[in-house]
Amino acid sequence: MQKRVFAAALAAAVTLSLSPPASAQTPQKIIFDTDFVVPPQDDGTALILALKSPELQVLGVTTVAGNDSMERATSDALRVLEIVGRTDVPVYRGANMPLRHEKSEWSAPLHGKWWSDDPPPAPPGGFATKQAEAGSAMDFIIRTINANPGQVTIAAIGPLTNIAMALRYEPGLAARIKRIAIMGGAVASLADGAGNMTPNAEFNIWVDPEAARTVFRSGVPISLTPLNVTRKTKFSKEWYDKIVAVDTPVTALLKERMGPGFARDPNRAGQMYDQLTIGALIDPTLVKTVELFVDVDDHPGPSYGVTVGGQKIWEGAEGAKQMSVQYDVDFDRFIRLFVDRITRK
Ligand SMILES: [Ca+2]
Repeated sequence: MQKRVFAAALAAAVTLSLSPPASAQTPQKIIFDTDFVVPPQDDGTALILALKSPELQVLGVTTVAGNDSMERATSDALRVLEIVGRTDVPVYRGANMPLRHEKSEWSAPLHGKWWSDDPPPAPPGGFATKQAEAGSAMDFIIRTINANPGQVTIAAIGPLTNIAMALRYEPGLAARIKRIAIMGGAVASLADGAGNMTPNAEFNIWVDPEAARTVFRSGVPISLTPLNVTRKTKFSKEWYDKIVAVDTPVTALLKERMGPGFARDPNRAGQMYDQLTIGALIDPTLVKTVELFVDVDDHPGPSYGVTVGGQKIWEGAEGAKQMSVQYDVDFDRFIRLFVDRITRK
């Protein structure tokens, strides 16, 4: 009897060890929410990374104003999906402006044409034949989450306007979202925590602080990729050379868009922002995280759009939620994964 139980247990163990890991069996369903611009802008290569990774299933792309206008995000995303050969992925137009933030004399000359209503420029190869779907990004997010309760992660790598609007619109939506992976913020209580838009504010959060505060306080589990960790990444010519050594439609696009820059200055290097958020979804062991309460200052003034993180709740941050904040990355492993996936046929 005992022997038979042992044999059965052994058989079960063998079966288990022969099974592929869960991630290989069932890809994570994600909605890709983005202030997209064609590569080398980070959302561009982040989308390609997601599409080329079997661990992820991109259910749809939702666009938002941020790095440029929402219309440019939409037009560029449609074109990149054609280049990658993934016209099956639907694209939905999202918010054209942040919830409250308006263009100012200060913001206009700085990075990010989130306020622009200019017609989008033609992407490489011309405008896509593929069209955006009817209906809004918010409707798509709500519909998709409701149809797959507890199963869908939102990769939110632009301002959080669409997500905040969906949360505000649909009762109970927060409880049905599996996780939101956010590129945004800078946490001054951790190393390398300065902002990149104002002294302490990071761009994505600064563009729509009211939306960010809503999302951060929603109670949805959040993984945050702040500037603290992206500052430990460096995309240099060494990695560019490895990518363009392979010939695919994607690498041809990257060569066209990044080649001239590296030819002018072979020592140039850029941070990887949104790509790291996607990388950490593919393989969470690439990053080190700490659980912090993180809140957003949405009061007009010198701290507008600043994210503040602490081990415990502090006065004024009552209602802030704890989230998983990335503060370090195994860059060598991450960049090898990135190059491997980007160069896949
Ligand atoms: Ca982005």
